Amino acid sequence: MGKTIAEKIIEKHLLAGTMQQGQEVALRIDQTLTQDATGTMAYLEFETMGIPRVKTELSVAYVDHNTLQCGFENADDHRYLQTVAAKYGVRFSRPGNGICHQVHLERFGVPGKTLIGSDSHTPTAGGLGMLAFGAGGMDVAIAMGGGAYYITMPKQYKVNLTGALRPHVAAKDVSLEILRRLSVKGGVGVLVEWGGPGVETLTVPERATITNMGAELGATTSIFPSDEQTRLFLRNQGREADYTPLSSDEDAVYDRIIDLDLSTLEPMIACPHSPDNVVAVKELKDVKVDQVCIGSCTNSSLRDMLRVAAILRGKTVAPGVSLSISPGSRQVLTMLADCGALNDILKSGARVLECACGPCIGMGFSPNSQGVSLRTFNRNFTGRSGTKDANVYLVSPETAAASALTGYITDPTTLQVQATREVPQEFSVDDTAVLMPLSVEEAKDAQVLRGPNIKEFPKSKPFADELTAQLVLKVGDNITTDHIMPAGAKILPYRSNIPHLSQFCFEVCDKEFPERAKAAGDGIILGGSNYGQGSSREHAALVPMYLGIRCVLAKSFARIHVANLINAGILPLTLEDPEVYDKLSQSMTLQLTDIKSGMEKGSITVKTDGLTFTASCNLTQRQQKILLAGGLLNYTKDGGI
Ligand code: MIC
Ligand code: SF4
Repeated sequence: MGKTIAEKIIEKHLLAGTMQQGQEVALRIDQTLTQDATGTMAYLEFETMGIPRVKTELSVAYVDHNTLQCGFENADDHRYLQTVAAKYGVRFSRPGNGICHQVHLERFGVPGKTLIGSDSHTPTAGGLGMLAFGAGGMDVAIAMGGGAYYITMPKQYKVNLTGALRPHVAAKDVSLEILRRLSVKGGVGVLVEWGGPGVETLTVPERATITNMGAELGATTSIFPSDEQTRLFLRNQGREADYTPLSSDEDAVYDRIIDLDLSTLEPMIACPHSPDNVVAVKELKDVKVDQVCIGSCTNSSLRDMLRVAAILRGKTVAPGVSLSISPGSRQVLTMLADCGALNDILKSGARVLECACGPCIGMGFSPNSQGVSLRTFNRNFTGRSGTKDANVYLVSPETAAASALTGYITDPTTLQVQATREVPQEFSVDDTAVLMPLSVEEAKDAQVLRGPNIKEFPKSKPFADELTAQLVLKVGDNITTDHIMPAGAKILPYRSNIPHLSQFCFEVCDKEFPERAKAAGDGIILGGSNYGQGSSREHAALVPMYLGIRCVLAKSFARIHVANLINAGILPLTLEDPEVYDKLSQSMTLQLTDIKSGMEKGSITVKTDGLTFTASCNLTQRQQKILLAGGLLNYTKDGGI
């Protein structure tokens, strides 16, 4: 039987397990990346492992999220990251050098290699034919130490692309169309391979937009073949030696084939407050726009920026609109300057921000009250922009630029703009903002500099055979990690200070939660389906653990979050009978019995006033041991691998 692209890569990296759907496989990881908002915790965890140098082929620490320095906190964390990276053999991409996924694609991604990153959009590198996963910081720390990364062998879907995109229709519209069809849960437990004759019409940055937004489907990861377009991209980056062709076999087997004719697509838009709330742009043409933001790891490549510059050229942004542009990397920005496109952008009245995540994670540029913000980003969850009552829409760079000019949501195909600047063949390569680590000899005496904002890692408790705990919070479906542990300019600087962070846990849903959870001692959270979707932030597990949460009961979970819960020593239980959800209410006391044998047989009995039910836990033996030890760090310290 033929193999898919993922199967070919997994086979070469398989350390344990069999490549059978639903089975756990352990993978050797070639490369890791971290960003600063999750990286500080990941390196603190790495340090506790006592390993003198990372064991991967390449590890890079990026600073791109917490770049607003409104006090000492972020600056201290940058200094910590720079010094810890230098000591342990990790390259350090300086603040301002760009967004981790964009820079990694340009400078480090290699087809056929494995990558994990402490950021949910790490599958962006799938645009280059890498097998890349978003993971919690602890999993990245283990991989840096040479340990395996575990995934459950997913189902595989193939999206069969035919035709070619029409002018002003973009790769982003492909992502939005797939989200419209499959929803934010449609990719859970699925690996998406993009193939078919339409693939060769898409450049690597366009492919990367598509693999980036696979995260919004909840997919395990997404991948494109490595072909002539890949070779061209790597050659332009001066890295042709990194090229290897990669494709699936003709007779490879998929669980589902989805056909998509690129030539039939039109500009699409995701409405508030979910990336799958998608309609055609033309349906919203009378909606007035207050703000437009262009950038993020989804849409900040040179190709995207050149399209935007071509649309803006010689025109002025509508008076009621504030337009921001954040190029994805210093390479993109310098090339925009060299070819004059930056001038077109500046003269239109746009505000050019630094090469970083910026508004995407609420690091500045929040919209006005009840403002309509059009963003080329990947997430529009309530409050993520920093303005709770804002209405955020997700669009392509073309739709964003067109709407900035008219002041209303505008379908770019209705514009009379022909101009597109060709993407140059030679890229300006300058890696001076990526600092190389110290040599083994120099590293021995090197100091790691820590600021006072770095607080002790919270301690989790091992499981006994019984647990009596209060149901301290009941929430609905599709709870995101932005609900559990919000981000934004005010809170993000405290990612290495769990006690401080804990005051904001579930702030969007219930401000009283932290106090109530602390007062209850041991606590349980009840969630709906797709609990924990979105970010890879392990803080969405570590903070509840710090507040006493021992177990989350839900109808279903998102992949990275469930791994983070287990790593933090929190038991994830899936309701076998969804009707039980309606019978449970906040402040009930729940009793979990025979936990150990329940874990082994995959089902735990829960009792509460007049109600007994079972909840399933599909845990591997390794995961059972991690939970019984009280989390991955305890397990690793006890000698577990
Ligand atoms: C996000 O887009 O939500 C983030 C911020 O990049 C997160 C990581 C984090 O919370 O630090 C992600 O996607 O994993
Ligand atoms: Fe940064 Fe936004 Fe991408 Fe997350 S989604 S890595 S915050 S640009």
